[in-house]
Amino acid sequence: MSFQGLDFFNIDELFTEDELLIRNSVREFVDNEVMPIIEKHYLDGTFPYEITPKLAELGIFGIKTAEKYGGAGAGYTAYGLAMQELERGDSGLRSFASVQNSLVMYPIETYANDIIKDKWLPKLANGTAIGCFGLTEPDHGSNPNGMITNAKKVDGGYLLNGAKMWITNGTIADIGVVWAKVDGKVNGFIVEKGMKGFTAPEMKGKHSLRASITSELIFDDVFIPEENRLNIEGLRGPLSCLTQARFGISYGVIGAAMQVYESSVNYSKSRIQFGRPIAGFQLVQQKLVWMMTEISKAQLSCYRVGRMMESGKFRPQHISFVKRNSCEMALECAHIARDIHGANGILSEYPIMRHAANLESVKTYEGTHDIHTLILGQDITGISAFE
Ligand code: TGC
Ligand code: FAD
Repeated sequence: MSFQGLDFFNIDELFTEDELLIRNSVREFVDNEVMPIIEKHYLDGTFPYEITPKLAELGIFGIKTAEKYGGAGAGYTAYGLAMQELERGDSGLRSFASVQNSLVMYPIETYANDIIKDKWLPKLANGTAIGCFGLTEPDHGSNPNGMITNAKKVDGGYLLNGAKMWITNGTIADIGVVWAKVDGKVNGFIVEKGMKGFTAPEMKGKHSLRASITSELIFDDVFIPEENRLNIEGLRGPLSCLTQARFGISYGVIGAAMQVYESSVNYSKSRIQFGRPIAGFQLVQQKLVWMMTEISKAQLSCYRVGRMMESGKFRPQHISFVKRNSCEMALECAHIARDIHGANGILSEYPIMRHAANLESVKTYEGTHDIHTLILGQDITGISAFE
């Protein structure tokens, strides 16, 4: 049976026809093309490359990018809804799309010169080039400002040295948007596959996001031409990209939550114990109501933030609110769904453990739950917990 959706407050009424068209075409694609293959990829620890041309055809890459570069020029809400449907399939797919859209195409479109824009944006939009985003280092995760990767000015460009870790798509990427310090200040560079001294080994042994490639990036005196430097200085460069991606995640995880919720409703209505469906037990109903309530609240808050972003009237703290709230909500939905499915909840026949394991990463990346708590704590009190 194809996905029915959860729309307690008739939020569909608030979306434009174009937004619903994008949402529904990605929804159908996920039902038909992703659901049949994703569990095997997850168990095998492989990324489903075979669907990337179809994702490009659907317009998933460059949803917000200008049409002259091959993008769709759509708004934030359309982007969020597409991420919701992809993550209903698997967080690995949404990760792939988040990185390509928000962490690679966004900084290139916003901060790169015309040579780099013309060279890379059309290829990234049609899926013939894949990008990655290198901010995190082995010893600097929540505190990227402490990074030790550095670039030294030389004739015609820069020499890049250092290492990044936990980089989505790193091994398969044609380019990386890599952040490094120049004279103590964070700068962004476009690093291209094949540049001498650049390697990107895959990280193995993950119990989460198994249908996604995660890599190290290693730079050993990599020469980066001047034209590959982004026109932005300071931590606000990478943080502005994260604002875009965190919004997509906030919508994305709602998709995962909707999927485990729907499975829980169906399962509880068909599973008979003590002579009746378990859906008839008050404790099970309470769990379903919790999920439905929290998903609906997350839908409303993401809808509002999307519209605020479209009108330019948002603050990064609004994004921290939805990233923090949606991720915790979705992870808790997955835990509850696992419980409702009993022993069956651990089988790959149901989309429960995969989402639960994926959401553990999603709660951590792009700013951990606690980092977003502290950003909001500072907003309330005016006192920074980081200084
Ligand atoms: P702080 O002093 O607060 O800020 C430094 C400068 O940045 C500005 N700023 C922002 N600018 C744009 N957007 C935002 N969201 C911004 N937040 C802050 C700020 O105004 C300031 O500007 P200026 O001009 O005055 O210099 O910086 P801090 O060093 O105290 O750090 C704050 C903190 C801890 C919140 C920040 O470092 C942080 O967010 N840490 C979390 C790190 C993180 O999110 N890493 C993500 C790595 S990428 C990833 O996980 C991809 S997963 C992809 C996938 O597979 O989907
Ligand atoms: P740490 O920063 O070491 O945090 C450990 C714990 O300490 C957390 O609970 C944290 O909340 C807490 N903590 C830290 N500082 C404070 C504080 N001041 N107050 C209170 N508590 C604190 N990064 C990229 O750059 N690009 C990518 O593409 C990318 N993809 C990823 C894919 C996956 C699958 C994963 C798991 C991670 C990815 N990351 C990526 C890295 C991710 O952004 C970091 O893991 C994240 O920012 C947290 O950093 P850390 O793991 O070093 O944890």
